[in-house]
Amino acid sequence: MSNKIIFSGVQPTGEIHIGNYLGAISQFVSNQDEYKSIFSIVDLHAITIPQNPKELLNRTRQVLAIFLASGIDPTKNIIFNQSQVAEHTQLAWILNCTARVGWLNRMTQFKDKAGKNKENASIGLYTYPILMAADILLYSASHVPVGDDQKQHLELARDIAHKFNTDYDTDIFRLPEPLLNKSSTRIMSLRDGSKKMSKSDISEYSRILMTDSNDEITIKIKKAKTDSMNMPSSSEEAGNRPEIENLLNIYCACSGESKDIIISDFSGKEISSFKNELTKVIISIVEPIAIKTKELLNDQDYLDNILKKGSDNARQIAKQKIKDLYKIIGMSE
Ligand code: AQP
Repeated sequence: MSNKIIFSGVQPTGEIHIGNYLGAISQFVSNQDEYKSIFSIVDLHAITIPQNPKELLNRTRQVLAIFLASGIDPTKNIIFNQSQVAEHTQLAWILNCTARVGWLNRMTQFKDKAGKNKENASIGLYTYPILMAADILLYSASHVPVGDDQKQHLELARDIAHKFNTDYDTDIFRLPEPLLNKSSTRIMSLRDGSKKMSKSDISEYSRILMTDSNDEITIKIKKAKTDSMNMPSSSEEAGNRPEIENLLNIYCACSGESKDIIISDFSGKEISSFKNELTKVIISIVEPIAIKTKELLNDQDYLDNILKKGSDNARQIAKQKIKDLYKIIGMSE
């Protein structure tokens, strides 16, 4: 295996949206020539909040279909569903014994996701970062693509790896580095410019799905919340108008053009004329992926075979790591 290894996970918690695509999947595609990549559809992470058992596996297949339709090559990379490689949970337990309670208590994502109802959140949601550390350390990943929200979890994975290596006087765990998204695109909800676009947002109009039809995209962009002024004439002005700023970011990420150029092209124009152009650039990205995804979803055997092969390959690497660890910990010779 090449020395530059990426591990990335996507949860099958809902339908993949353009935020997931621009912030993560498009980067996975562009990284696949430089790095050996391991992509996991992390269904064990998904159940930290309740999931519908009748939908979970189909959602996993749908994430896979979108990966493939976006250009991830299953012959170059390992793609698998996390629950099929039991070593993830095995390592997570070992790492539970290395991580400190104080470290987990500092994780801000748990506080955000558990909200006011902390006492009622699952223990899995609390220990989620430990399972994430196991995902990464199991494959000796050198790099992990992270957005702002995951930086703290990656730091924790490094702390756990370092403590384990020190405690057992070993170098078994490689310390992973963050791979920062080049455009650091964080796409916000179409209904609220201060909230990130999310699979689990109750409003369908908050997100563009990668399987939306052209008509659905047109309606969602038409309905996207904005203020009543015309388009901004400077980046400072755009920065003070979060919903417009978000639509500009989506335009830039989809078209590949710089924000300054887009701002000057639309300066002072009506928002509706910008929204018409934005709809076209979004469709240019989503339509081919949506068509391909639908085709792939018709061939369930093909998708299941990719997951099976991916799990077999991942398990081979993972098994060896657990075998080595058991010797270090004193559980086998
Ligand atoms: N709005 C976003 N903008 C840019 N990147 C995003 N990602 C998620 N939302 C945005 C990136 O997508 C990858 C997969 O995310 P995940 O499935 O692990 O879960 P998440 O980050 O919690 O994504 P969601 O869509 O918000 O799902 P739910 O609603 O289930 O929590 C990650 O690389 C993430 O950074």
